[in-house]
Amino acid sequence: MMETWRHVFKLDPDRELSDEALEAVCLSGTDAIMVGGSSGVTYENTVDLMSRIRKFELPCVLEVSDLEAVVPGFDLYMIPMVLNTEHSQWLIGRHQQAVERYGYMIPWELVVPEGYIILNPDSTAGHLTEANSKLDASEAAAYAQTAERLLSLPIIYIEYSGSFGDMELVAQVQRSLGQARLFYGGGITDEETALKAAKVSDTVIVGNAVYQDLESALKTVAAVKGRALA
Ligand code: 1GP
Repeated sequence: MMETWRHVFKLDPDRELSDEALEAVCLSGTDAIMVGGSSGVTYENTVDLMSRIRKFELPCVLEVSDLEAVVPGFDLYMIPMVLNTEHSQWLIGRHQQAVERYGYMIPWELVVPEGYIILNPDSTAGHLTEANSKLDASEAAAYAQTAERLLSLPIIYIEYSGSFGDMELVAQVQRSLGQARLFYGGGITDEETALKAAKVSDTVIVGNAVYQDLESALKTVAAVKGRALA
């Protein structure tokens, strides 16, 4: 399913979005909605957002950040594994605990791991995981290659959440990958930033802009897809 995604909106269950805005997002032509956030995600607000998105036909996936907020009924469950942290709980420790507790009920066929490279130290995820975000392009590319070749992760996610990243670095990571898909997220606010990110990644993720300037956020879809048609 995610092999064909070029553009994804990431919606945060902990933030308000009117029905009108949600409808515009879901009918925008984006390829999928990812539900997820780094704080304040609960079972209740996740169920609520999922059921509102389900009125529309596009794929709706959950990016799991809190075990308490894993809700049945999503199309896929994306599992972040943070590559550039020294705290192994964010790479595999919490995952191991989850499998020990809930392994018998995990629908493995719907589970997709994502190798995260967190490059904005000021983001919530950057603080939480204490990721080493001072990576140069070849160091980042080496993490990506290691995750693809040694761990067989199908997705590498370069996460600049809240700030627009270094597109040269992203391009170098993309060149280093074979089969894995490269997701890019962070600071995409308009057509221009969307187009730049689309040139160097397989899938572009737009989050904050939905809540800050919806009109501009909606234009990122055509910017990303236009290039795909070119
Ligand atoms: C966040 O990568 C996404 O997890 C998108 O980032 O919110 O900065 O668009 P923004």
